[in-house]
Amino acid sequence: MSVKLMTLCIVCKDKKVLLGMKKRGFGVGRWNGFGGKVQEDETIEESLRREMEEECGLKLGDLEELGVLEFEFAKKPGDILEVHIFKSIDFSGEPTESEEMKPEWFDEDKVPFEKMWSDDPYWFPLFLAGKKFKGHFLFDDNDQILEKNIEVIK
Ligand code: 8OG
Repeated sequence: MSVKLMTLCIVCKDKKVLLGMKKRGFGVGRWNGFGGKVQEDETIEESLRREMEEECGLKLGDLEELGVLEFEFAKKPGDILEVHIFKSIDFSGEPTESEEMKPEWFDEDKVPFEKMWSDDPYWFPLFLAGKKFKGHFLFDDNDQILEKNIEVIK
């Protein structure tokens, strides 16, 4: 069994969320928040701040962690991606396209779930409602959900 720590940040402003179209690598062709793998020499928050600047040029201020989700793929049982999900309302700079992501603001009620990871419709509404949550998703080889478990925590 192995656990890879990852980050994901959704920036929120004026009832809109900032998403990026992933231009390469894991999750290419999908809209998502910003983030990536936590390196050995950094904390989860340091990693997120670095990824945010690299991927869309924003500097993050205060952060609120709302969720932790585990993702597992049937072809590699026991290999867990542990994604820490943050909300940011305190940031500076203008979202700028990078080699990895093309940023765009979406109205909170027009989040493009049809072009996002298939788990997102299950937790994004909790996120938008400011709830804290944790969960586990198991995916098949086509990134479709085989098992899911999500709960709101106090
Ligand atoms: O470094 P890299 O771009 O590979 O990081 C992957 C990003 O995708 C990271 O921010 C975590 C995020 N991510 C997953 N799985 C899922 C998922 O199922 N849904 C969403 N919304 N994001 C995910 O790794």
